[in-house]
Amino acid sequence: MLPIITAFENSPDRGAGLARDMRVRWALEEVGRPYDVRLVSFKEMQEPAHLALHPFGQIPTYEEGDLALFETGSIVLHLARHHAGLLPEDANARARAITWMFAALDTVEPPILDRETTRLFEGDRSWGPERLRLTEARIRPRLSQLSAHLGDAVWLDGAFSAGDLMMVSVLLRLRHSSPMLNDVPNLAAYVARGEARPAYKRAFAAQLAVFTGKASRG
Ligand SMILES: N[C@@H](CCC(=O)N[C@@H](CS)C(=O)NCC(=O)O)C(=O)O
Repeated sequence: MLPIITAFENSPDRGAGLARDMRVRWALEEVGRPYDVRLVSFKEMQEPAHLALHPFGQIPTYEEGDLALFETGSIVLHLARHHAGLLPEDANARARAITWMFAALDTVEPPILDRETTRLFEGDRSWGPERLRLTEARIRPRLSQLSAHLGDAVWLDGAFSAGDLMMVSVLLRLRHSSPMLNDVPNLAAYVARGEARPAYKRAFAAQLAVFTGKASRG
């Protein structure tokens, strides 16, 4: 039986790759694991059946036999631990790749999400523009620190890993609505390398197909 993920029936970005099922789809594609998708409406996400899978009523979720997971970090780590392709064999390199996953989710993503919240929901408040500037002032040092670490390397720590998958996913959210990423050429190129991976392209096409009518409701 294939694992099942949940995704938005009606995503605000209409398949532009920002909804977080994209990370899970990408990981599944990287490890060559076919999957099914169950599309859920915003109403269904708050109903008991979905809340039993995801206590916060969000997507994505991941079901595999009698295991049900939520949180993209946990789902991607689960896939990476059980399939070849997303974590190095060497124990120390593996621990470092996992560290980059946490860095993406815990250090780089929060200020980017903060900016998104301000931009989308608080922009019309009197303090909206000032707050937007403050959030950007918190993102900029993270980008330059990450850029300094990456330097001329292709990926963050040796071969492509789940850490890169997460970091590219997080940076894509910023690029979608801000030119800030393009001010940091090695990071812009890093993100472009992620998007150029065949597994990323397959995942993106599958997510977009939900909105172009080419995917079934699941
Ligand atoms: N930390 C969670 C965040 C999940 C999340 O924010 N999902 C969004 C979609 S990208 C969602 O379901 N939003 C609708 C809502 O919160 O009601 C993860 O990484 O899985």
